Amino acid sequence: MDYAKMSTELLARLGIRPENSGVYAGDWLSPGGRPVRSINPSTGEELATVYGASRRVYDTLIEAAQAEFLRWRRIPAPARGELVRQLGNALREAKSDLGLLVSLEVGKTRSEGEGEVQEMIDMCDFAVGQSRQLYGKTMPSERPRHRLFEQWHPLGPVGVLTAFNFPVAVWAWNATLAAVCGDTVIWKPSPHAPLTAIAVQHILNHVVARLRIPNPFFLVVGEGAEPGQWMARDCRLPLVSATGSCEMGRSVGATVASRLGRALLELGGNNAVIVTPSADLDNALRAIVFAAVGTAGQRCTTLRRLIVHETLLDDVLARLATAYESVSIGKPWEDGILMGPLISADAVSAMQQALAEAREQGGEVVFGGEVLDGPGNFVRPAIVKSRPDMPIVARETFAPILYVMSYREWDEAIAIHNRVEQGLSSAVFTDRLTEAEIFLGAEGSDCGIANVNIGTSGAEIGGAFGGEKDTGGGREAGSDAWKNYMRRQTCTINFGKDLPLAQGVQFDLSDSK
Ligand code: UN1
Repeated sequence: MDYAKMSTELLARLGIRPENSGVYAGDWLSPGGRPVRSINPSTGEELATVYGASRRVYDTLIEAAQAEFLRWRRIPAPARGELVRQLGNALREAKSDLGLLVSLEVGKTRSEGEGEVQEMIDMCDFAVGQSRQLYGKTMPSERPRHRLFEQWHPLGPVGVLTAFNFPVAVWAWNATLAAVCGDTVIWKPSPHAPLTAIAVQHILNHVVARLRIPNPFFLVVGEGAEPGQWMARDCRLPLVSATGSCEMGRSVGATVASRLGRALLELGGNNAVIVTPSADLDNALRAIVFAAVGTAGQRCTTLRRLIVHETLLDDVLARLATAYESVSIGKPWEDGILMGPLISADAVSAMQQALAEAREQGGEVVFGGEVLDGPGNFVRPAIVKSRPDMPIVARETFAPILYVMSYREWDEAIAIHNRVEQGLSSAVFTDRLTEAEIFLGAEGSDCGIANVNIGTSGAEIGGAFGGEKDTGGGREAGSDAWKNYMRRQTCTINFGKDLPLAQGVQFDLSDSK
């Protein structure tokens, strides 16, 4: 089927028109703001236009989210989970269409687009279970006939800012948990990916209408930084969760902190793999190529630095070049394609700029890096033989550039690994127990994610996702990340006849002289 027909029919099935309101607050509002054009990065063609919110409409939306919060928090958590369960079912039905839209709008392969929808479905399943497990602890009180315990309450309307590279999955990490926790959620998607957000909002609206319950999900599209900045400054939002660059996170984090709000930050990575002499090289190479080239190097978990034992360096470089040669680049929704385009012409320029700097700093581009003929923002992934002290190696460029460097001693490998400012994901390939354990130990990887014999990207949702240092410190998705979306309350009940004080303090009015 030709592209034009395929995309027109897809958009119609998902409820997207040529011109769309990007503001949903119980109804699609007349947005009043600037247009955001959704461009297919593989063709340069416009898919549709979405109108963002003016400040006045934004305020209306936040007021609606506050009012809806008062209703939503009264619904029992397992009943809130029922909405998320049905959302998971609706996403199962929409998986193919929504995955294809992800592919058209941000350039992921079909498989990765569908994988992203699967990640949403997994989050729904996880959050449904969580809705019956918002556990608080009970502690033994030191005082007789006292009960000491903690409980968790809904927080309020929560802002969620997402990036283009996981346009729907990262929303689901936050929104499914926030919803079962009793919060309302205001989603501000990337201006590169407003259509996937609108498609998800339509799916949500259908599920909510069927259940006849309040709708905790709100949407605000906007061009540029503005709606995100409004949210960061907005005291009506007790929590703002933001995914994107370290630069964006510094700004959002500082703004939210200045009003003593909470920020949940998932920012840049500069992820490394160490390949040791005992590694299974076949597995290591497969993992490296997926982690470095998958999603065209545009995951925050993308492998950017490869630290190889010096005895293996030449062999690894040669085998990587052969593997890179066989990576099919093209329209990512077509069969057999492994790598799509970069998101924008700016991203292509940033990649070229980084490669020029790498060369100036003594790096050798041993494979790829070329810009491919348009239309579309296609490049060939690059392998750069590098030294760890090259300044460019410390920078995250959101493109498929793999800096490869060597080490001699194990301690040196760890030092190279930890010398960058970002701290998201990391891995070692080794068959030696001591190396694996040291890597995962307190003196090993300083990242939020540390793997043995698998790559840096493609984490499951069951674990908490996020990183340390300039990655921002937030944790989303699995484990106990739900606690971010609630407020903790510590409670003491005295069911005795006396009033003993803690720490043995005496304060007896009858002793007062
Ligand atoms: C991101 O790039 O922002 O671990 C998220 C992974 C995916 C999530 C990446 N599950 O690569």
